[in-house]
Amino acid sequence: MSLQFVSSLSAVPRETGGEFGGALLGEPANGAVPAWPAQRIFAPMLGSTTPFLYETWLTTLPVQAGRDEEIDWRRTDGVLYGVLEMDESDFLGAPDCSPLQAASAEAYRRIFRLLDAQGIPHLWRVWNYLADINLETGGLERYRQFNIGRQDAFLGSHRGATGNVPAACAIGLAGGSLNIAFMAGITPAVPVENPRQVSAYNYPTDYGPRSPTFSRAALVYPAEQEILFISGTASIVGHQTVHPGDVVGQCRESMANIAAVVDAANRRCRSPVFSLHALCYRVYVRHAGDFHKVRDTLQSLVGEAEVVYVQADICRHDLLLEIEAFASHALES
Ligand code: 3EB
Repeated sequence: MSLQFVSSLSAVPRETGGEFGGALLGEPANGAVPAWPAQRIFAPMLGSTTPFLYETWLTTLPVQAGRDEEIDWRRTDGVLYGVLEMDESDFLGAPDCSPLQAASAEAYRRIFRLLDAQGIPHLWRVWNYLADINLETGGLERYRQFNIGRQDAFLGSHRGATGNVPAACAIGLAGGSLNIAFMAGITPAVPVENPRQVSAYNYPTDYGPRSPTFSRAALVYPAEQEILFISGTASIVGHQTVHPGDVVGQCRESMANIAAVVDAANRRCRSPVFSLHALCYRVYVRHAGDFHKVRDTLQSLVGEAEVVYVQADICRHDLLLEIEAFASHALES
């Protein structure tokens, strides 16, 4: 059975039909901007033979396109993909909060308004990128400012901020706007947590005044298909960073976390079980010089699985890498 949604990697933008949305990864140079909604992730690729990589979601279903709430989107009957960039300087006058917090809250409010207007209410997966993620301004780290704005928007839009929340990543880039892409559906996601980790939405206030709003993974259901989205996963056990300063140890611990999340997802999934060797991975490495160690460690754990490596910052200063993944299976109709 052919899948209705598949992801494809290419060195040039695909425009052969069926493009739904995706990402452009690479240095902020001359990468062609595709016609479809593309999240521009300006982060150096590591170990890549091309300076850019286009990750494109393709669909066999009819697609509608639009731009509302300053969000570029495409949708089928049941699934919507959107991208928005927010300029923090538009929020300099926000009362009692940082421009980033205000921009983050506004970004999520726009996403929720679009999803309500389109009748596709369930946020499945969100990709968040922001500049200087570990920088402290006004006494609070920027990632923590982002978390306040994001949680405010979930609560203000009458969506809970615990339990039924999307899979996500939140990654630091060298510059650029607050940049958010998302996939949403007409059916709810099945959230999956990790028994080795405190749920991020229950983190204690040591990690910021408001907890991050994401689940460790989500099982989602386009028609006749099951996709497992595994959120950004790091070397955290309970709620604490483990193996500070040890990138190989962090890589192994992150994969132990992903293995635990895959086990938890496999207890709920409707298709044949997911396997670590058959996931597609994206790895964010804080220090480019750690790339070879990370690649060798990961290869020993997942073999020939497809892995894309980029240099980027992680949301805690003591984390040296973060790994996200997904896989897609056909369902028996
Ligand atoms: C962690 O487990 C690592 O704020 O959306 C991973 C995935 C992390 C998503 C987010 C943060 C986020 O807390 C950081």
